[in-house]
Amino acid sequence: MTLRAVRPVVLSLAFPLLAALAPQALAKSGKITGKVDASPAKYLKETVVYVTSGGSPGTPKTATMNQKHMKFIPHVLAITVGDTVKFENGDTVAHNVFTPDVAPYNLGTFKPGESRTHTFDKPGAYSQLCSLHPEMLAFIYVAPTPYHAVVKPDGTFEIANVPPGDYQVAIWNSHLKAEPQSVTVSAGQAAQVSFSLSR
Ligand SMILES: [Cu+2]
Repeated sequence: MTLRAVRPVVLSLAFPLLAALAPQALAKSGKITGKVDASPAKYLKETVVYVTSGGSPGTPKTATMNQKHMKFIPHVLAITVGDTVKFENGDTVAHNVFTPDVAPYNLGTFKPGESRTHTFDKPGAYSQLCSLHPEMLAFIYVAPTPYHAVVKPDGTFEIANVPPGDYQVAIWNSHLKAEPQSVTVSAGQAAQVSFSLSR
């Protein structure tokens, strides 16, 4: 078949598809921004803000957590339920990854340059530990929706691409707590929400 013969078929298939996708692609989303303060402040960096339900689940993604200079990098990783994390060993010594939390796993011992993957099917907070180096600690927070953010060092956060609607916004911290809050997200607007974390 020549290209000339193929092209009309491709076009006639492509146009209805584009027409079907366009309303979603063009629908304006909003965002959720705000600020978190924590008492004591030393735990602020171990904070994730997330939408509890609603929106669309999205397609599963793969995030990366490295082990380098005897640390997990990043220290806090937020992902969506169904996502996979690739654990890399970027060090010159062997490492291990395990968690005792939610749905425990142990990925064994892996050498420099090797990696392991794990898919997270249950929401919640998973501490990341290394059986070879007890001082190593990180957190993976598996959020129930794709709308989540790790707070920045100054306590601000931004959750982008949230479809317009009413949501509950919850917060996770390694040691502290704050009540969830309601927000209304409007197209093209930033809904503001603030949290004060305490024991
Ligand atoms: Cu280690």
